[in-house]
Amino acid sequence: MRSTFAGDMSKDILILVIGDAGSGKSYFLSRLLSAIGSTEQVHVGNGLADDTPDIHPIVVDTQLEDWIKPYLYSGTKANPSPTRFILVDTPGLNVDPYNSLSTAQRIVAWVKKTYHHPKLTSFQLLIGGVIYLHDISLDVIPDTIHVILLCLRKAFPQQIPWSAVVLVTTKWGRDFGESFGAKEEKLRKGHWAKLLPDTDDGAKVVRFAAGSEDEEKRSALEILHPIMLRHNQWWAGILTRQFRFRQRLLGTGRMKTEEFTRNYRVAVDHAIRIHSRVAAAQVQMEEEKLAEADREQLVKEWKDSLETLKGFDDQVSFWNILSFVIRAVPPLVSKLNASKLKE
Ligand SMILES: Nc1nc2c(ncn2[C@@H]2O[C@H](COP(=O)(O)OP(=O)(O)O)[C@@H](O)[C@H]2O)c(=O)[nH]1
Ligand SMILES: [Mg+2]
Repeated sequence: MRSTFAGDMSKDILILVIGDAGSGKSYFLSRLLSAIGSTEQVHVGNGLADDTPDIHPIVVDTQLEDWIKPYLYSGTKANPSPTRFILVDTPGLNVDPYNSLSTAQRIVAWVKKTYHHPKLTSFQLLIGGVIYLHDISLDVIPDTIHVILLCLRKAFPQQIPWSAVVLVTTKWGRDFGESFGAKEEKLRKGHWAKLLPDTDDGAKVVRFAAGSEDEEKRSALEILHPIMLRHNQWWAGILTRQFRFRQRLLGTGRMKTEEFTRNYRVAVDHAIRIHSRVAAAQVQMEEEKLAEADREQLVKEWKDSLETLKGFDDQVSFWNILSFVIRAVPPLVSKLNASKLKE
């Protein structure tokens, strides 16, 4: 079954997979797709030429829940407006030897054309992350990645913090005592140093393990990890903002009836409490300290609480909110007038 790229694109999150021709982008993607249980096919080249001349978006079926299980926000479907992950296979960065930015510019143009940038809302996380692949068996190290990433960051401000960048070394299976480890260290200290600030907020360097198919699949998922964590954090932020908005609204007075307002408030407070438990559980999961049964229980409570909240949200119309705001204004005005009179 081939998923189509059409459909609701407003919630899409792109994961850009970039690298020189033959660095193993398509190979990595094919392993990643089978790791998440997708039946999508990617054409892997023979390494002699650039076998992905076009930008190739692959929609990840959100029905495949298992792969996002370790990420409580994405995996619980707690996310009230479901996101779609799109893995983007791209042409080699080195296809035009005279212009190291030509592929990056093509990617930028493609994203802007496809997603009508800059109509994006500030809520939208358009680019979930960038995965850069580098063939560690090569002797010549391209020094263009820094400018390429700067070009992408400039085109999509705030969408690509360094922490959303994963620098991956590939083809470790070819290490026959040549010590690729030393090469990797040289990269960290050299060309990649600028991308790796001392803090946790820098880009991550991860090896794409070579081995059995299962090992490679596991490794592919690990490479995605920093990007998924970022997605989780982003969702946590959005939910917090949404909860606060409701709290503010309900805290200032009555919405519909007294009883409705009271119950609505209880639902919001409950969701906020569970939300903070989810955040704590995410940390525990990172440290592998959360039992499966506890996870499932929490996910259930989390889903229930959001469902309840949605029930209240659905009963509130735009006019309710508007009339609420209008009612809130006159007392404010008289308060202002009163303080003016005092002066
Ligand atoms: N040993 C090894 N070979 C790889 C790896 N990744 C890709 N290849 C091979 O390298 C060649 C080019 O890979 P491909 O994924 O088409 O590169 P792309 O141009 O970046 O998409 C293919 O023959 C792959 O089988 C890897 O991690 N290890
Ligand atoms: Mg390819």
